[in-house]
Amino acid sequence: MRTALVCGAGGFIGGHLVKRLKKEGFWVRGVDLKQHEYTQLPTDDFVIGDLTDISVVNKVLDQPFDELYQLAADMGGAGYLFGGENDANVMHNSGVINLNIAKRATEMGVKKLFYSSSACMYPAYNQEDPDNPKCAENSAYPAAPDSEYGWEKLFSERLYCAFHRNYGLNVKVARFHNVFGIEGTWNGGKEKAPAAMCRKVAEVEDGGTIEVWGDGLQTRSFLYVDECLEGVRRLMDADFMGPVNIGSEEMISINGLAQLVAEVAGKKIHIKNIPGPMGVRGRNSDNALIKEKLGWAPSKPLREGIEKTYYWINEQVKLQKAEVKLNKSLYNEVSIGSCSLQDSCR
Ligand code: GKE
Repeated sequence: MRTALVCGAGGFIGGHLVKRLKKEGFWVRGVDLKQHEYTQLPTDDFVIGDLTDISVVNKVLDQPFDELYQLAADMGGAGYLFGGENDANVMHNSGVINLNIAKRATEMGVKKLFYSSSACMYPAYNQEDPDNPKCAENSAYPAAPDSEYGWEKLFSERLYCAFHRNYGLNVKVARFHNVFGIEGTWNGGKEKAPAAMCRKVAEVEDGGTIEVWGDGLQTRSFLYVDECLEGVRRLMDADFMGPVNIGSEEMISINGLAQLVAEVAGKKIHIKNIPGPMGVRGRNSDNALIKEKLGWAPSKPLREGIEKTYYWINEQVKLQKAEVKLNKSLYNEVSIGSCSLQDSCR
């Protein structure tokens, strides 16, 4: 039986990956700081542990796994990554995790290692025109990512490639372009734009107003998680190590994304553009290389993924409202109860 270690299994993409690997017949160990928040994972073994701690890495990486998927990172959406206040933690935590894993995977003779880099490593100067961003793989240098998150991703790509050159570690590197879907972070400050728009639309009344950061004319492309994993699995089986973009080429403005979500929800909305962390002005995947090397590229329309994600987030919003209501009524019962007790004691 093929064995896999998924680092970051308690996260959004890691959780989906565990399910896919189990369906494919792998024996899977997952490791993360926490259990998955939204789903029961079918792992064969799940370790709660902090991968910045080398003793945890040594413990979970105790055999020459056939495949190791390195998805563990201190990450989030624009609100978490581009405000500046998390820069040190993002660089330190993700950097140490990658340093630990590259070394230990080499020592243990891991057969193949996948590293999830990000489109955030591309230079800011190529992403100033929202209608014409350049994100071809060979446009990475001179390096000038617009965030510390992007710099750490670029450093770690280079780290894994150096372990490949010097120690023969078989690495595969992909640059993800804003992956979204069900069972992902949708509130709390780390959510990315697709989840944030779905939540805001789910919470607003028909005809109401939602807030969108920036002028809303900044552009992105978004990739549904299933197609992301299709790309990852194909890359793992290919005779090509990357780095390669795994993203959609269907670019849309952020106001356009909000309107698309509203359409899916069957609501009319007004958009109020407000100041907020913005990131680059425009970003889109360039899929020429993935087509050439893997003979495949993501092709599903954005709307399809948004439909699935909106319905799931709408359910989460309803559940949350129901919980708040229940807590309130429990609180009332308890306080009424204690009140009458006090009264009767007088
Ligand atoms: N998260 C969020 N929440 N973004 C919003 C919101 C909101 O309520 N309103 C507008 N936006 C805008 C942001 O200002 C940004 O310009 C755009 O949506 C996309 O934000 P995002 O989805 O949070 O993150 P980015 O695409 O800028 O960056 C992400 O890139 C990925 C790779 O392409 C990063 O957050 C990484 O998680 C990831 O590697």
